[in-house]
Amino acid sequence: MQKTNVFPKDFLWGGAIAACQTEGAYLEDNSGLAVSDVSFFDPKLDRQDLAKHRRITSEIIETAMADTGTARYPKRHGVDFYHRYKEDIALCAEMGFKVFRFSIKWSRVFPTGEELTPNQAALDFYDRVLTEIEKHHMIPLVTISHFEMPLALVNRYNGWADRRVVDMFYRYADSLFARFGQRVPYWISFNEINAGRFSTFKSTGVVEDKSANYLQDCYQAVHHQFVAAAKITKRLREINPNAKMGCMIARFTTYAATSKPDDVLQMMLDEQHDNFFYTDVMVRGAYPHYMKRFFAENNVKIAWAAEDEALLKNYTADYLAFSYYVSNVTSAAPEASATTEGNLRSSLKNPYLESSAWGWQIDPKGLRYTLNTFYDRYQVPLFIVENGLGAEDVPDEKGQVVDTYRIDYLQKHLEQVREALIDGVDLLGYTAWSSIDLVSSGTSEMSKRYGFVYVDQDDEGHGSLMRTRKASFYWYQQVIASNGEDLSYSKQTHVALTEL
Ligand code: BGP
Repeated sequence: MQKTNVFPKDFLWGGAIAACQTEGAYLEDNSGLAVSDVSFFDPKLDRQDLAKHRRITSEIIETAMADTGTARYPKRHGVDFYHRYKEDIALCAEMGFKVFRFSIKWSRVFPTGEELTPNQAALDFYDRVLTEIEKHHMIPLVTISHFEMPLALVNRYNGWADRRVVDMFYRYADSLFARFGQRVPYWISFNEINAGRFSTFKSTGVVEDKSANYLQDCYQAVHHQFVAAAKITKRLREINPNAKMGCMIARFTTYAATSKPDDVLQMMLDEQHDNFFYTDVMVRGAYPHYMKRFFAENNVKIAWAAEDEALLKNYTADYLAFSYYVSNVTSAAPEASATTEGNLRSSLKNPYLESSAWGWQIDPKGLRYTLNTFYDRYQVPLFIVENGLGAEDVPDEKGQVVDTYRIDYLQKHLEQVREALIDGVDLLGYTAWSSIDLVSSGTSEMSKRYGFVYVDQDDEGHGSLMRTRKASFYWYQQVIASNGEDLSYSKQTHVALTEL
């Protein structure tokens, strides 16, 4: 079938980063410590056994606080975006980005989370970042919380488990709206809010050994985030009724291991508990029926304040954003245990899919399935705000990175996006993860790279930090210039690189 171009004229092409994985300068201008500054790099750790990274204990936090260095804690130095943002944003503009997704580091603006007024130096920095984005005629998509809550709130309140954190977050978000509310058309309240269940510490700051009932605290923390998202949506609408507030999850597209009805039911439950619970609350505005049974059977009793029900109902998300990297497989068999890694969680192996070097299962068709599933269920605009391949890029003798494997990954996913658009899905845009190499969220490695731009830095933080355009840079430039019509990887793309 001859395909005509189906990407809407105003489709928002772009790329994404997060503050804690790029900025560095972790104490500069009176910034406070964030949960991300505790995230350590361990060269001995098995790449495909990431559970250890997710299990942050009080002892790990204490050790991190006593160490002021950055070597073991790469998110503290990032890729120096704090000082190189002009160059990095210019590179995005050169690729033709229409939108640039970045996050604001909460602990930079409110170093302990408890201050009554924001740190002006931090706001000034983000002001400069926004000015640079505007200078290049891009629009900003700002994530308010991307795994960067002040560590002080963990130590004092066990993170979001405590209701008081809702007000502190509100104060933080309100300070952003007051300063930037007229300049930012798209916001996301919480990055991958379902991470609260899978990578709890970095998402909600809840530490298992501080909890009497960990599962209870995990869900209570998520409930507080739902309420906080609703409250700030209310505030944003007062300040700028044209701005849009999105919710976001890490999409765990899940298949049944077999056609056995037990496995299919398990798939349904995983979909409900791990994905739809979050989007049902944030898009439909109420807790879904299936969670009542889950909570009852798992002894979870969520404390609701009088205002919560109305807040959730009245201030739902304007659009549904999600990250998509992999698909998962599930089974009801008690002996079936996860055999491969994935974004934030592990999964059974899918014999029909290939995996990245980190065990993440590559499934472009799952993206079309996901887009249709979400749109069927909610009929709100969707936004793919993360999609990309983590790979170990090795520069050749000329110092160039010819990352055809990344082009192949993105190309296949965009082909499925195109199919979904033909299916009739309403999709606002696509921000690839990531515009530039950055420190891995899951493992704090530098060698797990996602960017269109290579950054000369190794896992220990050594390197010139020089930025170099990869082959995928030129490919993506062509994709955007053709508004998604030309997804091919041609010799020409390659020549542009080698002639540099
Ligand atoms: C998502 C996060 C990102 C990003 C990405 C890739 O969960 O929102 O911050 O890093 O996953 O994950 P990783 O860096 O662990 O490969």
